[in-house]
Amino acid sequence: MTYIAKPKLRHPGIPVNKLGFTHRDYEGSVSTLCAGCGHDSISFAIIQACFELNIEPHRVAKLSGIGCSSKTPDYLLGQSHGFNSVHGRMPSVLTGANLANRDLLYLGISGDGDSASIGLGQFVHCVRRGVNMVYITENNGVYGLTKGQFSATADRGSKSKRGLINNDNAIDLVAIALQLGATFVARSFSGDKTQLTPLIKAAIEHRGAAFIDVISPCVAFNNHAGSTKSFDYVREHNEAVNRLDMIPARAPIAVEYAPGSTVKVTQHDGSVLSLHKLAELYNPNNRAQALGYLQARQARGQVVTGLLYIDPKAGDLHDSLETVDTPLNQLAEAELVPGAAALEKLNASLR
Ligand SMILES: Cc1ncc(C[n+]2csc(CCOP(=O)(O)OP(=O)(O)O)c2C)c(N)n1
Ligand code: SF4
Ligand SMILES: [Mg+2]
Repeated sequence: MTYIAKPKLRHPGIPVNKLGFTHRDYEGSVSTLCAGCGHDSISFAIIQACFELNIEPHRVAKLSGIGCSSKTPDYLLGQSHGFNSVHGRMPSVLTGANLANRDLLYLGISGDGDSASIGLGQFVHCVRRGVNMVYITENNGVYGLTKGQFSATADRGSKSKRGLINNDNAIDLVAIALQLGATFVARSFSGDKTQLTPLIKAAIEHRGAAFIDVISPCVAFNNHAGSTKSFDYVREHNEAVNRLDMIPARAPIAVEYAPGSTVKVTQHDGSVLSLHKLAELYNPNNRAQALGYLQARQARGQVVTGLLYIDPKAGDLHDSLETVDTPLNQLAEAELVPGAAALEKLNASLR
């Protein structure tokens, strides 16, 4: 973490959003990551998405584990709540925080080591429970912070900077998220902010478990020929299935799209996702097809990006647990300890 604050100088003509906040109000401390690290581009896309959606920074809780990727919450949303947990343990902390206060926007930021290696057990349960969150993995195929060992998302046959070949099969977090019932699943590339920013905005507006795996090259340890997580490899093998525009519920829908090439998806809050179909046969509402498409393209060495699956009517963990609408951390003593008569009534209902 860095404690180098950014200077407070502000150009009088700097754009402000509807809340009167500038871009700077969504930034954090100065990044200490390597120059050119893909993770910094993802931070920028998150900042941009929150600025454009007019999100009040204090309504956001950003959580992470350990790793270069998990350091990034310090570089964005400096006025939001934050929790930097133990390596791989962010999902359970996020789940607990979400259950205690459903009113915040939960942003889980993790790495491929943090989520697919030590934290895999945590990741899968958080996703299968449908926790309402935006879960982003900054996927570089290595443990960047500990100097470039292969992570569990490194493709079989990919080569390390020192020439070692990875002989283990890769874990694909997108495939796992699809299988486990995540209701918004996307993959993107840190070098493509035009694709990534609207995806993050759409994930923020989605209610349910939203997962975005962002291929984010590690320029220090995994950006050479032979790596399948390098800038060059992803640019050459990227197959985008769609391009997304996110129109918030509050905004007038004034954009027009060529018929036949666009799918419109209305989310529970009335926001509209407009998907420009690039792969004509691709249907983002069919989980099984999404998984099949992903795996078929993977077998051909392609990296499929875009919004792969969405269930716009999804619910979340609070729905399945039937919790009260009031955040649990705001319930008063009288509601938490309703007395002997209420207990007797409850016991009677269970007999
Ligand atoms: C319990 C525990 N085990 C191991 C470590 C050492 N460690 C720190 S970061 C890390 C891997 C980080 O990789 P990733 O999540 O992919 O993040 P990146 O640095 O690549 O962004 C490891 C193994 C640790 N900090 N804590
Ligand atoms: S070591 Fe890799 S992941 Fe870590 S900051 Fe540097 S480029 Fe980014
Ligand atoms: Mg990593």
